[in-house]
Amino acid sequence: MTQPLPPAIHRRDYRQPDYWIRRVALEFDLEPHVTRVKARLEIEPNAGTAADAPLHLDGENLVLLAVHLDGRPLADGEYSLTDRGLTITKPPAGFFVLQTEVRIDPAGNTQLSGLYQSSGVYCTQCEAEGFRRITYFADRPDVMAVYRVTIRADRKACPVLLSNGNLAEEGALPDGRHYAVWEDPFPKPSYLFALVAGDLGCNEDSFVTRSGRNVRLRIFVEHGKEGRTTYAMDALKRSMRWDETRFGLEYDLDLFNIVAVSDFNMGAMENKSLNIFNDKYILADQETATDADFAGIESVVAHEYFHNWTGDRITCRDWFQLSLKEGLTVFRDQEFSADMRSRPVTRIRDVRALRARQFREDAGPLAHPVRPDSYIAIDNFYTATVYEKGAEVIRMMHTLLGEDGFQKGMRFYVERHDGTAATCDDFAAAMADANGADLSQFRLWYSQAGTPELEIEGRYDAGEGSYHLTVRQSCPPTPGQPDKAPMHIPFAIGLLDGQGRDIPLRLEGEADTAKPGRLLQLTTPNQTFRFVNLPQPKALSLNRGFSAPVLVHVRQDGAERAFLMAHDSDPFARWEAGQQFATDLLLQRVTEIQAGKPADAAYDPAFIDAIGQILHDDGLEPAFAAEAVALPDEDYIADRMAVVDVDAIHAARRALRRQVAAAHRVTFETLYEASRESGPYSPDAAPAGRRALKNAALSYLSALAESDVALLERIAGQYKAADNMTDRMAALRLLADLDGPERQAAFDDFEARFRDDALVMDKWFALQAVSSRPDTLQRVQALLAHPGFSMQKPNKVRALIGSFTANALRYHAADGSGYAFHADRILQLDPVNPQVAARLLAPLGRWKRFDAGRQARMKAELQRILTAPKLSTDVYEIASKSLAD
Ligand code: B3K
Ligand code: ZN
Repeated sequence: MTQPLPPAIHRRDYRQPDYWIRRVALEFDLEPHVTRVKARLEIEPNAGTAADAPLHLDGENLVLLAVHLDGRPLADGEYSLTDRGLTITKPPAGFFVLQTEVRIDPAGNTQLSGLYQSSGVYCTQCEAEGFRRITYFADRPDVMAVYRVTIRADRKACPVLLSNGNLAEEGALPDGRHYAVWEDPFPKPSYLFALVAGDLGCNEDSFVTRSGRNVRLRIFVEHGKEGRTTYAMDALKRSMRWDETRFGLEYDLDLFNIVAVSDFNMGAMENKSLNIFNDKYILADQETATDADFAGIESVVAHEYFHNWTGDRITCRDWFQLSLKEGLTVFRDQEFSADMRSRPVTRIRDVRALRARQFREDAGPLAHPVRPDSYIAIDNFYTATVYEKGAEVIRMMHTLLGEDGFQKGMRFYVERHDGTAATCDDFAAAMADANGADLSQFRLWYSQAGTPELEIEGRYDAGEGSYHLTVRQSCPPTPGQPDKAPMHIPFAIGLLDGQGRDIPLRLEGEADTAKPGRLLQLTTPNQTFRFVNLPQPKALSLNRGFSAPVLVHVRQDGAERAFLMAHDSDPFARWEAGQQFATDLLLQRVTEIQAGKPADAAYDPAFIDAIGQILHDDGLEPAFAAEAVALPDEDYIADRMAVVDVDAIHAARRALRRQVAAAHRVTFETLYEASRESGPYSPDAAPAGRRALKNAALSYLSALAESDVALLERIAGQYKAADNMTDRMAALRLLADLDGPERQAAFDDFEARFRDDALVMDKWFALQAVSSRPDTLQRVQALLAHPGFSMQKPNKVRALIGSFTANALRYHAADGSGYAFHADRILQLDPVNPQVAARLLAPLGRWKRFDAGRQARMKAELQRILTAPKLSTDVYEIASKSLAD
């Protein structure tokens, strides 16, 4: 290793700051390359701080122009300056005022952290540690202050000047400049500070809260795009109403602003009353956005809005507590989507995403607890574990306490912690205290990493008329945690009779009457539950509703899985039965392919019939049927294998798709024709569900298109005739994998139509990168030179490079070309934008799951990255942890 190890920060080392900053006045004189920032900080020592304790303020990439204490310039010996910050050697004993002036370069800020410019618009991103790139400050979330912000800028370049809170004053200045003063009455940590200045259009609306407050709502976007904010505005108003009715939480200011920018490291940011968004999560209309984009906008707009209470009013004490706000807010946005749309389909999609991102993370070298114990770069911890597993932890509390108990706990949490910086333990304690519940063992979900695994065995005793369900729980070792304690797992199950009805269940020794479906409390490594007085069940339904984020191992034959697919009263378990049935078949076929057998031997007809039953079940909502007939994706199968074989997985899955398609061709064709819409487009869940089923049918038909030109033409026809982006993209996605002039013609047409729309072009880049065609890497390489591509734009990088690394078949090419390409891009991106570079790196860390040849190549690329000069801390942390054995 050529570099010194950057220091890790440990949760156990937390202590309160020596000094509090209570009030902040900021003055910005905005110029693209020379922006001046004056800060006036009102500071007082913390109780117990030693009289001569130095005051350290964080600062990065700042040029200090002046520093005054209580109005007097500081002499050289009174402070020290490093590239990490400013230290006042001996501050006064009591209250004092520190004033600094610094110079920064927003136009030269390619990291998109701190104050930067996106297409000429000044904007900020301060979470987690970006505020220190704006001014010297105690840049930690437990230091909460009241802000007054003055912005001065050229009136023509920046007619719009925004910050948090209320507009207190505005006016003209000499030389064509103007100013605005914003005051935020709510104390907040520095990571929630925001500023926007630029020439923007706006969609304005209003919302009356339940107590009668009239809130002015504005969404600012590039001029000309205001019409594409209608859906986001509607989602915002629905979020505000929902938070009142479901959580009793009301908005607390007279205005709420959203600004959409095209260059953004993440999805969006919940700055108090001034949310800043990646425009991907704001802009949508029928021609440019898919149904999935609309759903994403609804969910992210809601998520950022919900942070107003769970994040802003109650924030995190330190960054180890990130899941306090993120897990809880993801749970809230998931519940919002479930209430707005189909609850079962929302749950299925959330679980699919959890397994694809979080289970994978939990099984690899970057596994960490929901509340991590240490980090090197905090920006690396905005992970699926902190967010999505964090949301599952909250959901399990909800399952254990019920909606009423959970809401009681929420009210208590808000009452106890409003206006403060809290911890995950505080949240669990509020839930427990409000309900008189014992969550002590449950809290292990915060501290233990890894996905728990359950081994299940069920046995019916005909003589006794009893059913014995044995559950063994374990949790695999993860980095730094070789041994795990048993967890408290809420596990919902049911037993079905021969007619597919739920059998009422009563546990031995229980006084209650029998109930269909039970929530079992798993608390020890090995438990047997004995249900009495019941007839012989036909099928066992497990982890209903995905009541716990665990891996379930159970021996069930195809007949039992098919029965559950047809009858389970729990829609999630019904979907899951199909997924597990297909997974068993695909894994079996992979083994056969490896033994030299053909990929296309006939699959179990019971599975193919079960898919047919779903297609013919008119009682199912179309969106659910679309999920239920979709085969598990290649990555899901890969994650179930000790040594991944991407080629065999691809061949096995392709063969199964073909057989399902061939068996049900007429049904798919009828369904396809029947679900074509004639009326006007609507992004609502019901029509979107019908489109999903129609496009699932088209996707199966495409499996037969290589030998049937009529099908190829049908797909190309849908592309051409589409009046909405969902149908256009669905067809283009299928064409991307197919040969023939139709493919190129469609991609050329798409480019010609949308060349000037950066956001839409992301789709064009991404689809080429996920193609299963053998020349995909060459194509991706060529696209790096496309005028629409830029390494400075995170959305482009994710669309082209991120999508390619998710293309298992081509990324894992045996010659290592995919890995080398990936590592080259990381090294190219790191000096430009280390946060995005580090986030892009994770796929190389999966080397342990591959054969020796691929392992060696992946590790060699990680080594190459690690030995590069001037590597960022962000990339260093991910690369070094990825290599650890
Ligand atoms: N809190 C932000 C994420 C900030 C990312 C910092 N690297 C978005 C969200 O979760 O709502
Ligand atoms: Zn969030």
